[in-house]
This record gives sequence, C-alpha cells and structure tokens, in this order.
Amino acid sequence: MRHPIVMAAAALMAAASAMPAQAREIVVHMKKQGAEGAMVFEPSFVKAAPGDVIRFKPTDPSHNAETISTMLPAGASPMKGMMNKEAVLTVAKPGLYGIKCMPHYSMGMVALIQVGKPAAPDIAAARAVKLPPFAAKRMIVLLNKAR
Ligand SMILES: [Cu+2]
Repeated sequence: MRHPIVMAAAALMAAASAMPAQAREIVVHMKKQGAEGAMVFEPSFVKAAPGDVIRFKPTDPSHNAETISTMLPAGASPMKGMMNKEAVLTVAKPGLYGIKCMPHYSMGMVALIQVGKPAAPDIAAARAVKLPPFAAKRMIVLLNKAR
C-alpha cells in the first residue's frame, strides 16, 4: 500500500491541475472622447480568457455597456449595464462578445471582447451581423483584430 502522505499529495496536485488559471480583471473605460474618436470604449478590443471579468467603468457620464444579443457566444448570458454605472461582465464562454453603449450605438460606440481563440466560423458569423452603419464601421476594424 502507498504511503498516505504521498497519496494526499497526489490528490492535491490532481485538484490543482483541474482548476482554471487565476481569472483576470480587465478595465474598459466608457468615454466621450478617446484616441479612436468620440463616444468610445477604451480599449475597444479586448483579448480575455474564459472566466475573466470585464469591468466597464463610467469614466465619462451618459454611457452604459450591454451585450449585443446577435453577437454573443452560444450559451453566454447577456448583460445590460445601467446608465452611469459600472457594468461587470464575466466571460464564461469562449467566443466573440459584441458590446454596445445604447445611447451612442448609432454613433458607433461598440467594443469587441475575444475570449479564447475564436473559430473561423464564429468570426464569419460575427461579420455577418447587421449593425447600424457607424457601429458596423468600427466593428469591422475590431473583428479584423480577432484571431
Ligand atoms: Cu456611450
């Protein structure tokens, strides 16, 4: 019979390897004016890992952050932040999460969260999603960064 301490150590190591890596917190600012123009999320493109937490901060007033229902990984929970409040999105599922600010959606205030490594069909599906013209223009630039 193996020594009980050795067995306990082996069990601990097995448990540790089954746990996900430490989740990160990523801050995205909601701004009236940023490096990419007026009404922006900054950064507007985020690479995250499953389980990471994205915090959308009301750095400037009159914004919110919410998921774009047509640009969300299968099985991912939608999120709708309140105006002028921090919105928190835990990205549990891998894939592409489209984010919009409702008041400035038509002005192109969108962001893209890439979680894990997106599959080519997922990128193609996101490209096919219809958005308001200014939002579509910015989203295409963000989708070009997804890989
Ligand atoms: Cu806004």
